Amino acid sequence: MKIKKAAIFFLLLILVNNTFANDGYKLWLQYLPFENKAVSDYYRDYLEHITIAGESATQKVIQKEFEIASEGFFGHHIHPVFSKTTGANLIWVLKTHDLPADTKSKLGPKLDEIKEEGYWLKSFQGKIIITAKTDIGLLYGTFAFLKAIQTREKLENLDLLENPKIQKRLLNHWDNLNRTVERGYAGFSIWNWHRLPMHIDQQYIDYARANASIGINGTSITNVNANALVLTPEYLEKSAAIADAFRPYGIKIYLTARFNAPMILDSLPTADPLDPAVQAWWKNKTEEIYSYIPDFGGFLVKADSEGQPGPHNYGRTQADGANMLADAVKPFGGIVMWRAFVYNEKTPTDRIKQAYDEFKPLDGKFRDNVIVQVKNGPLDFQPREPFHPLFGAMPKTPLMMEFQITKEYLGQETHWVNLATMWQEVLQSDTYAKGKGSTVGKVIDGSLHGYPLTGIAGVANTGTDRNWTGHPTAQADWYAFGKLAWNPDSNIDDIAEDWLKMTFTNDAEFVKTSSEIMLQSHEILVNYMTPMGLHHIMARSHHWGPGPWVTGGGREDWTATYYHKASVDGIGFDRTDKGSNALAQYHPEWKKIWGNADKIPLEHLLWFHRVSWDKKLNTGNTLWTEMALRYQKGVEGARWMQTQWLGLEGKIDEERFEHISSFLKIQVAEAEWWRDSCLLYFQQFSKMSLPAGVEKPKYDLNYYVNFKRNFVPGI
Ligand code: GCW
Repeated sequence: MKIKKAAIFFLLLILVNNTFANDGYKLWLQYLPFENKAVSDYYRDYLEHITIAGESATQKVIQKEFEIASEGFFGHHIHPVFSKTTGANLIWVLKTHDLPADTKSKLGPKLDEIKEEGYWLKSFQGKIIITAKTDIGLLYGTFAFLKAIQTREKLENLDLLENPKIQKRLLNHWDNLNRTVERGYAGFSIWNWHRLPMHIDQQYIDYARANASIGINGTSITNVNANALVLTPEYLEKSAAIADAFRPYGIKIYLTARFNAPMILDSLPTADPLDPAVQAWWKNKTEEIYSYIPDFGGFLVKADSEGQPGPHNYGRTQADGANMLADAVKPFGGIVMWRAFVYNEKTPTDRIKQAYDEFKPLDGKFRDNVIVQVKNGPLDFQPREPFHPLFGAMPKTPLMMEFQITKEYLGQETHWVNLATMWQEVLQSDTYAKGKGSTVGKVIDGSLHGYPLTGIAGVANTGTDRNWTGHPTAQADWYAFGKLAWNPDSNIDDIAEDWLKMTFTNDAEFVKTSSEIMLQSHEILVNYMTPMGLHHIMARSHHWGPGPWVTGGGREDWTATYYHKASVDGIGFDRTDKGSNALAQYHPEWKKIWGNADKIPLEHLLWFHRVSWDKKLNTGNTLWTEMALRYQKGVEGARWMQTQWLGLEGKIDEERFEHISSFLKIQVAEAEWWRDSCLLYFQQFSKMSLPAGVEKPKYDLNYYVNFKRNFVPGI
């Protein structure tokens, strides 16, 4: 009878899991019910009695997280009992100095390997010890332990000692004070400024939990196209309220500083960084900020870029600007993240060369609390770019990585593309700065040049959509960003699998099929959008959909024709020494690999070379045929993703299954749109017919050129 009851209970749980609505709000912290009694009993033994010694705000958060998890795993049937002493409890969450002396001595010197934010999960004499030097380490360890349960790891041999490899692991929000989000595709900003500071929305807490669960320890909450108002008392009070809410989760607040704020807010005649009055203004302002937010992280600055004010306005360098702010935050332990995304339409040089030209001569000229934030590639978050040459060029200046988690150029909210694949490609690229093996990952984790300050930022993809990110699978990019920020060498296959298990189900077939989709999705997207090194061929302004015909207007460097240069003679941007010579910004090893149009890997061909349409490639095809086949392959890839996904029906809740299914319809349709419009456009120049196997476009070029949509999100 008892067995029968239990069986019915678990049957019900499975039904709940698979059939009831799940809007995805819980992200990867679903803590879904266990699939059967045996699994439930196994973990239950551990989770029933837990030792937490302290009472700090963070330790309370830890306790709460165990409660949330238990409720998810067991429903209302089991409540963990917490005690301060160890007794017979099977889980101990204890700082190293709180461990019983005999345990400590048995654990031995390995305990000393745990650093500031690190933790050690150790199965020891039948118990699980979660230990760390700090409260935040304990919180990270707790999340790692709950992840082990969510992914159904056996606990008997648990032995996981982790320290983050990068110090500053931040999200950057491009959120405006009116709650629109620049390049945001998931609704409005989650920061409800109007209700702050008195109302702390539950979503802020869940945001902090999600970030802490993946080790993110900072967030810059305002757009880099900055509004000086964020520095006024009215807004500082609001930011302080957010900072208070985030503190127990180990997340610091950073703000974006508009460079001419002294002029806007206090009518100073100049914002010249060498002017003593301007310097004094920033010093006072910084003091004021710290009076609201005592652990304020520092400033993030976009200067001299896309119309933003900056030191150039006064004939000063980027170092002059950054150092002025660095001096202001220095006494408080703050840092300045100064973006390298500096370029100007009046500079005649190839746009992708400008940041290097600007920053390379300044290597070593920045204060020690400045870190220069560099986008992964030299242009702008395109579906595929070679790594940014600055990563190989600044041994004396700490550089941090800027990835874009929001998918401005990768299908926005409706395409499923696993960004970890692209990020890994960048992190593993070799700069050769100190010989073979000098990867970008080693540059940013500080190990190559011994940078005293290290960091990584991801432009957030969150918004007010119930599922936070628009596409349910875009949650995976947020998750993967955190994991790679913690350790740039993390295995992205494992990241994808863990995310799938925690977010949806441990069902083996579901995990296998979905992770295959994820791991191939990036190459598929590159094929249907920008194969063979094509770049910046998207629609103007909102950047949604294809626009290889975009030309003219105020800024040449914001057109497509500037980059692809298609004509009857050929296509591509010559960046060798016969062209812009951007190639020379990389280590000479790269000249051997990328410098020769006959040998360069085809994925970067048109980024570095201008070639004729009938050029024979090593695939045996002409350039035109290869391009057309790749576009076709991309479309077929999108259809393959759709078929694979549809085969998983019934494995997860219907709500998210249908959501993803409908987005895959959009993805397939948009893949066809990209293929058809780009091929028709380029065909005007190649004057060759489509090769066998490439489907005939649905409409004529005129249709695509004139296809307009109103109110595309993100601007
Ligand atoms: O990619 C471009 C975007 C801008 C953005 C800019 C930047 C915040 O189109 O919207 O501005 O990059 O990174 O500063």
